[in-house]
Amino acid sequence: SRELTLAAVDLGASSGRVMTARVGPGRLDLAEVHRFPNRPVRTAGTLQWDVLSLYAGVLDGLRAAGRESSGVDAIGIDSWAVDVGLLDADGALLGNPVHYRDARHGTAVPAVHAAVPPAELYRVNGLQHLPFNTVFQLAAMRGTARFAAARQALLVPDLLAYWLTGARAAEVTNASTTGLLDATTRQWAPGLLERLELPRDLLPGLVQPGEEVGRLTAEVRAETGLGEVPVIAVGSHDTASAVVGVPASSDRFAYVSCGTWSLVGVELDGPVLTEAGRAAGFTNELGVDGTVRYLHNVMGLWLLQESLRTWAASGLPADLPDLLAAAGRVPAFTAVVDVDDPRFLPPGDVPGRLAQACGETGQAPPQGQAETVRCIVDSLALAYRRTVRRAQELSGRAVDVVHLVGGGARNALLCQLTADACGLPVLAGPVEAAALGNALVQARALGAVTGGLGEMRRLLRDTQQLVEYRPSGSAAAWDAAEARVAG
Ligand code: ADP
Ligand code: LRH
Repeated sequence: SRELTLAAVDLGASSGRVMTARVGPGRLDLAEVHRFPNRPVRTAGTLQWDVLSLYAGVLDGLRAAGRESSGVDAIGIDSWAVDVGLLDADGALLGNPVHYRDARHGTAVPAVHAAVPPAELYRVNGLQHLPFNTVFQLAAMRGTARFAAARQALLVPDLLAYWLTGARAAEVTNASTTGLLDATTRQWAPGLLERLELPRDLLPGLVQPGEEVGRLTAEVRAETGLGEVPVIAVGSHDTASAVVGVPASSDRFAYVSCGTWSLVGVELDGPVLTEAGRAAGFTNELGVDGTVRYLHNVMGLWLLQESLRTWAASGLPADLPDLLAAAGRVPAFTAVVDVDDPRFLPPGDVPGRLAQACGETGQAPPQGQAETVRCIVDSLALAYRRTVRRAQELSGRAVDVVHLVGGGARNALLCQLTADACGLPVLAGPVEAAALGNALVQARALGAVTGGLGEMRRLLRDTQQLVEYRPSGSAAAWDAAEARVAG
């Protein structure tokens, strides 16, 4: 097999990046070519993604990738899940994709649950109930002029791939986050579409990671200076790519895919569609190579991001490394909250909401920025502890290590507290697990790596730098903290 240069486009809720990976036998080098902020915009009360600006960032990145590597062999795209662009009969985009943090999606929950009761919905789609799952978004849009004009809904990575190639498809890992895919058959669920009165052809045909979606159009070739490069379907859900990028050495691992969200769970061979799993908020999202990502969405570093934004807006210091250093000097467990409380979902004054949640559970609210950051980091570690335990109980999969990947792997305080809370070693890194997982699936499709997830992960272990955190401290302190969260 030969060495290839692959462009991995990875769009997170906080930033987009285009990376290049050189991949061949025993080799996996990742370089960041272009990074751009992802700033949602509110107009007339609706929070939206600025998808044209993101696409422009992708084109800039691809142009730079081609220049720096004298061409690329393939392109893969992954992004956050659930959100869609609607296309009209001419294939034109009908407005910007609405942001999953827009409050309107949740208004359709009662109507969807009236048509398909929640327990039944879960038995088919296996998804954690989140008010912004695509199924609720589409139901909330029904009755609008935009929805009446819509002929097809494309998830964000599929929309970008459509603009790059002219080909429309729904990549299956991300399709599994819509709520309209059957978690057992891994096909669209025609019965759900019918009962929810959604047009059958609203969703395009499915493609699997590793399949070619199409080749760059003449327009894109002219804009980027690239040739007829194929766009390969990868785990286009960023979390699916991040889980490919977990450098595990056996199947006895849990992961925390730690960015804007923290996705905490295990990798399984098939779905677990139990009522207990539904009650605990566990999801069965589909992974690469027929796997299931059995996980729970923990509110994640969003709490830090949004606190920093609130502080910066009022002229307070907002340098994350400085604040984390200060938080490391604050005593543990001054206050802890349930980070999954829905009050933290919408943009706004997160420090104020944390103080309110502490008050409601009989705790003194954090005083100042360092205590607030400490409260967030302690509370996240506590949520990881709870979730890693539940994932094992509910799935029967025992774990002896926690892999923490994504931007959060840079947060040493969080990594150490996660090891302490879980009572397990934490292996932190890679930070860019999603881009690596994206590139590896492309590399395999083109023959530069062979084998399954195990072989790809061996290459990750051999080439990427990881940091190990050993558990310390007492489990009793975490048990007591857990009791305080419950109030
Ligand atoms: P997403 O893909 O959702 O946009 P990332 O995986 O890029 O998220 O992670 C972004 C997060 O990484 C930030 O919110 C921040 O909490 C964390 N992070 C980034 N750099 C650092 C750093 N130097 N120290 C600690 N945490 C960091
Ligand atoms: C993480 C993520 C997560 C989804 C959320 C909408 O970026 O894709 O897996 O639940 O965004």
